[in-house]
Amino acid sequence: MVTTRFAADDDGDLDALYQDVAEADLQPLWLLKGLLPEQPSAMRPHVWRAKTLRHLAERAGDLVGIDRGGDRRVLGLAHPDLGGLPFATRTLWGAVQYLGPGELAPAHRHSPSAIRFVLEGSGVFTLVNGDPVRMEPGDLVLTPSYAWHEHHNPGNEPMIWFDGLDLPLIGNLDAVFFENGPDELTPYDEVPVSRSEQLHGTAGLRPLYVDSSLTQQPAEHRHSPLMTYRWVDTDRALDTMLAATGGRAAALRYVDPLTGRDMMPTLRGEMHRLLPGHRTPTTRTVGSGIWVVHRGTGASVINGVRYEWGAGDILVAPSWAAVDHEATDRADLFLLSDGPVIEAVGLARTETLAHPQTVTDTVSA
Ligand code: 1HN
Repeated sequence: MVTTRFAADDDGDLDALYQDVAEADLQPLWLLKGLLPEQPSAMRPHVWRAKTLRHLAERAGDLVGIDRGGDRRVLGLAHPDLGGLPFATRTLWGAVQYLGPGELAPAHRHSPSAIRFVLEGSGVFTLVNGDPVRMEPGDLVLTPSYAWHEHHNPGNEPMIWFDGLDLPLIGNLDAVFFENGPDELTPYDEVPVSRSEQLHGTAGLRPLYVDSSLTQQPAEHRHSPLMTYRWVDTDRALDTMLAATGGRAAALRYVDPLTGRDMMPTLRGEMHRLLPGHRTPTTRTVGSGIWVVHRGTGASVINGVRYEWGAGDILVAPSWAAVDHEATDRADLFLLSDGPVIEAVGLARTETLAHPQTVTDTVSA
């Protein structure tokens, strides 16, 4: 048994102690609240609407050019529970980017990893380490850590895509590095299929004897060598799965074709398809996620709040939040999460709730 002695509240010695402790850049643990919550609960869910995102992105397109320095015309999702920081969650950056006809965003690279998920438009090319990747709605494009990337829109319609990065996580690790590329454009061919797809785009077939300078795979194998996952393939695979299982919902994870692991070390991507009227079981997962509605209408219940949604809406599901989805029309939901990080540090935990959530509030579309 440990014996302790307490000073009275009005003890002048105690006040002096706290003052001296603070002046010495120390904080007494016994006065700190919220350091160890019983479970993750520091953020609420949040939704950004497609209409607002598109309207503001278009206005930025009219008024703001793309110059060296800013480099990108991007509106970052700033979760209202993060005190003004431009982050969707404590680990994930989410944003919409607008690239008008004829515009280009110059080459740069950085230690944070990124994905693009195309929302609207057609015929943009993102060059990943010089490999031109054509972008169409529903396509997922990777720009892994330290990969050079630049965006070109040679067509005559604007494109809007969702940008997801691990920037807040890498920032908190104090591991952000950034480098500008040359001011001159990288010449490229408007090829329909990138070199990364030519080499790695057929499931189950692994190329042999390929010169390492031709692949997107560094010696230290940390991310997928495939720089894009095509909507035509994702769409077909989901339909085929639904037909094969006779189920009302199907989901796919975007993985490294060489290892079956997540596409990048910090970011997980998935596509979930729900048939009309289907409501998923309610689950909680450690780690935060951003849901981007690709197509369809429906609603998600997150911690008891029902968020109705349609194409282009973006929702944040905080860590350990209870989440279920229900489709009105057939719906396709893209998920970006920090799952691989949670798993790498041994904190993965998922729970399926026995009963549907009681809805306490509805946020209409
Ligand atoms: C970035 O490099 C891009 O290359 C988009 O398109 C959004 C947000 C934060 C930091 C870097 C891009 C970004 C970003």
